[in-house]
Amino acid sequence: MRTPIILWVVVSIALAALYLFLSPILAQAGAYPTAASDVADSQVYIMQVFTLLSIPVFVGVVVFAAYSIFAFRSRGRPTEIGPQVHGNSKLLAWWLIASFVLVTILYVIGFDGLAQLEAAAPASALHVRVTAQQWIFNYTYTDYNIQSSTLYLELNQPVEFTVTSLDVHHSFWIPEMGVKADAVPGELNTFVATPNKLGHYTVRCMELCGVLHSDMNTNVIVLTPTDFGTWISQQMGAQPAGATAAAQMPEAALLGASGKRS
Ligand SMILES: [Cu+2]
Repeated sequence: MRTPIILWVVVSIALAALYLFLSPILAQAGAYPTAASDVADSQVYIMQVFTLLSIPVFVGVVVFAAYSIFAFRSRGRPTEIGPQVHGNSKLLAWWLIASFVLVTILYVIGFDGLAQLEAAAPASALHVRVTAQQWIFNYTYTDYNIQSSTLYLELNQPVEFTVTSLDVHHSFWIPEMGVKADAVPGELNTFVATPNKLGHYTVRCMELCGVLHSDMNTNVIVLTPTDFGTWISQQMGAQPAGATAAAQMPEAALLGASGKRS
């Protein structure tokens, strides 16, 4: 029994070391999807921890199976049925304890990431109301009373998104920022994220919402604080107060009769 255990430990450590060594190199080479917000960063971290912890589990299964096939193989044609084995309480207990510990660690890490997404917005947060309808997204900057069909965000500025829909169910998704929220008529879904990489990204609708669902994409542009300030002042000059319907729609009207907030 000693051989497979030594093999298991050695191969696990070697693979984990290889993963830790290769992961930053692959990330540099652009092998992983872009992570452009604090939420996306924490998802990458969670994926890395999950991958690391799954290495000994995977190696354990493969090594013990391969070792058994090799070490206990029958040479020539078997003449009788092998001995019947009925469980091993000690092994079972260790298996349960190890699984429990692993799952508890993963639960704590995953829950921490979720808590970050659902945390209350800091007082300095930019407020963006996302209003989905067939087949566009509109963005209302409620702090400035501005509306835009392109989502402009400021680098390293926390944003509280409030997502709703005017007609059918849609879903507001920015893959690169690791955020997604259902857009449901009569409900306001909120979450907080901080964009932390300059660039152009895409918002996609993630809920089948009609014939033009696949075209329901808009741009996300993350600007430096100076550029964002310039954009805001340009928009405030260009849009007289009360220019567009959805920007002016009071929250109560968006919530409809049910008035649910989730
Ligand atoms: Cu859609």
